[in-house]
Amino acid sequence: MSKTIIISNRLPLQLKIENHKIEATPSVGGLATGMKSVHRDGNGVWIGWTGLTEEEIPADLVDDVVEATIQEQCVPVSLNQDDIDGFYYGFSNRTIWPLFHYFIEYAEFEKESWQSYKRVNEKYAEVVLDNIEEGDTVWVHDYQLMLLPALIKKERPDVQIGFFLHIPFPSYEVFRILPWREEILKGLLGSDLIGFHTYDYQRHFLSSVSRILRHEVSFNEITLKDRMITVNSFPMGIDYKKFADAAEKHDTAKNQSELQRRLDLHIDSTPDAKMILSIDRLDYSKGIANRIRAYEYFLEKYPQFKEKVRLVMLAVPSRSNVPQYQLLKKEVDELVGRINGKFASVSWTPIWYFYRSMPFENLIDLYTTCEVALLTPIRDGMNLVAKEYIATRTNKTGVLILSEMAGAAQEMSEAVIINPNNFEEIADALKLAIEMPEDEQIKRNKFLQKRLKRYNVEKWAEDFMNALYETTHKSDIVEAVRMQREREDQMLEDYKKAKKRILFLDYDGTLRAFVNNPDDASPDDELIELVRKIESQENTEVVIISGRDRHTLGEWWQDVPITLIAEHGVWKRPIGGEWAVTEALRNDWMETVKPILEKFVDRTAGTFIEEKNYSLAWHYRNADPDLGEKRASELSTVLKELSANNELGVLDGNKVLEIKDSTIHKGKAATKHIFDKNYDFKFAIGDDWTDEYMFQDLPEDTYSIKVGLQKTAARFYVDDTDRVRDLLKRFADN
Ligand code: ADQ
Repeated sequence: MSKTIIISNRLPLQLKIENHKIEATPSVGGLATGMKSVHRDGNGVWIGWTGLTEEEIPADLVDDVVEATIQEQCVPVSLNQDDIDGFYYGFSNRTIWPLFHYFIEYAEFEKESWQSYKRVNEKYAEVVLDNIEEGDTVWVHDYQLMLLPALIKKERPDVQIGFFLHIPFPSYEVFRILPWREEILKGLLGSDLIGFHTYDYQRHFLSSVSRILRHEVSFNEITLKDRMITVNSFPMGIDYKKFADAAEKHDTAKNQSELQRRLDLHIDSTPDAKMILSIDRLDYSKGIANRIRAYEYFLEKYPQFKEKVRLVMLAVPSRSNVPQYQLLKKEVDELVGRINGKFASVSWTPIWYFYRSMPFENLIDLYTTCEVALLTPIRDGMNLVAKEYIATRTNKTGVLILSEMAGAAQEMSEAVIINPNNFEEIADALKLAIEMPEDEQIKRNKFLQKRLKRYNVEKWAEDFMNALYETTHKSDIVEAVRMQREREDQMLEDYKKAKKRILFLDYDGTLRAFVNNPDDASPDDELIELVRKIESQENTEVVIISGRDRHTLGEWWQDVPITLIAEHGVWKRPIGGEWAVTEALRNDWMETVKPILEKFVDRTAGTFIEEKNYSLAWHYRNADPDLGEKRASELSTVLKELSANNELGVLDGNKVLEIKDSTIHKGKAATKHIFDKNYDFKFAIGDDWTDEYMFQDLPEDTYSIKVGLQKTAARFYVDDTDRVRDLLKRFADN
């Protein structure tokens, strides 16, 4: 039975060595819950690190560690202290984490830690490949494993791979700073589906892919030469029921926790004082120091709230080996001390600060007791605390103040949304929250709860998995039209049997790969030799059919006895003959159009005009990809408006707009050429839109082949120009 393999840096379990024995306890975090249906109930396997380094596991307990993890449907990846230092504390948390959270000045670019990151991703890949079977599906999680999808895909192209990033994906301008940006993108592109929390992260990622790797991106799909990758946003939810049920029980519980008793004592002594809660990992991205300063500003701006509010601040220790986290810890300690010293009275301390992890029951105590939650991350992929707070407010009172920089803010617009750098706004938001009438609180939370309840963490995992299965369907469609070996053999059989053969070959992007300067794309010796060899076979005709001008084409193929069709069919050079215009054409429109194109060249750096006898081409391959596409569609509109009677045709080629008489195209030229001659083997190959006319107009039994994976009227496709060469070699060797 096929299974799903989940991979994350850490396994969803805690391993401990007690009295020389291994103890494993499953963790109950959000991700583990979300993945339950995929992992536990769905015959899944989870691969990751146990949390114990190789140095920490005595040699005679190694097998027990494996055994204990397997018991929990997990497989361990064995990492040593060096790996953890370089890969986890190094590249993941000193390079990727700060950079992706826009803390550019914190990001370190150490070659050693990058190498460790690569090595450790390979270690994960080895374990995955050992455990993978035909038909399995793979789901990779988060920023520590961004190279893993490609490492798996390379060995197992048959397996569908999903990747989800739990942190923000930064804007291209920030991402490009990374020296290893290409490797990271290529690693991610091993996936079939890439998921983010929000549309903004998705957008940033796609922009980096198109700018850095120059891949074709359309809407939310990336087209590689042999595959399509879907990119989408899946905002992660929480285990809503778990929090809501716990809160419900908490209200009626007889055995209160020690923490709750202490909280109640304070409430009894100051019944009109409000509690403001904040919970986060102690991380600079969470805006903890700013929050304390904003709270200080609030107490100064609205002194009437002194003795009437308390900030209950819970921070979980995190990554304390990284210097920035140590500095932050010190800064927070000092700030809390200073502000408590400044404002405290005999009966009132403005900030209660806990620096520790708390059991679930105590989290519920805090969530249900505090009337306001103040969450002010500078950047946060999602922020689940915001959602947990709302889920526990079972009587629907309570006010959430949330930073607009958290992914969660996009779904939680009924919260009081603030900019975490704007103290004025935070102070006013606190006042608003404290004074908000109950019916207003209830109204807002009703909406929030409804949404969170529906789009919970299980729904999130289910949506992602469904989208991943859909990509399987897409790749089946792709496989159905790929020119693979069997089809190729069949075509060669037909070629051999045929009495009269013709091959229409497009030039750029088909016989030669694209280069930045079109003049540099002359045919190499091997290509000329192949074409000669095919043409020299009995009853075989080769036609090079291109958008190029006749001079270039004629010069390149000077002594080769083949037919040339230039400028999409305007000119034709028969074997051994001279160039001639195929039909009477007008070119008086050029006078009007050329100045328009020139304006577009002026406004769009990297573009240029190619002038031919009967057509003009505007090339934008070297322009900024986004700007190029935008200007191309603008130009196309301008030209279409100009040509009210459709006398001008605007052909959208591969990064080129070609303007010419609308009656001329490759389809017409090709069909005219074969008219009245009984070819019993017809072959046409090309890569761009101008070749589509040929695919559409030639008879149905033509072997029409598209180069590159794109929507096409051709019957088959091949990946790239290398594969075109392979095909030509097979024809030549016939
Ligand atoms: P985190 O940065 O860890 O996660 P967050 O989403 O807020 O941030 O999750 C924190 C979790 O830890 C919550 O479930 C919370 O209940 C728990 N927690 C917090 N303080 C605790 C304490 N003192 N004791 C015990 N538990 C505590 C990363 C990204 C986020 C993204 C998540 C999920 O940085 O942006 O939302 O992954 O994708």
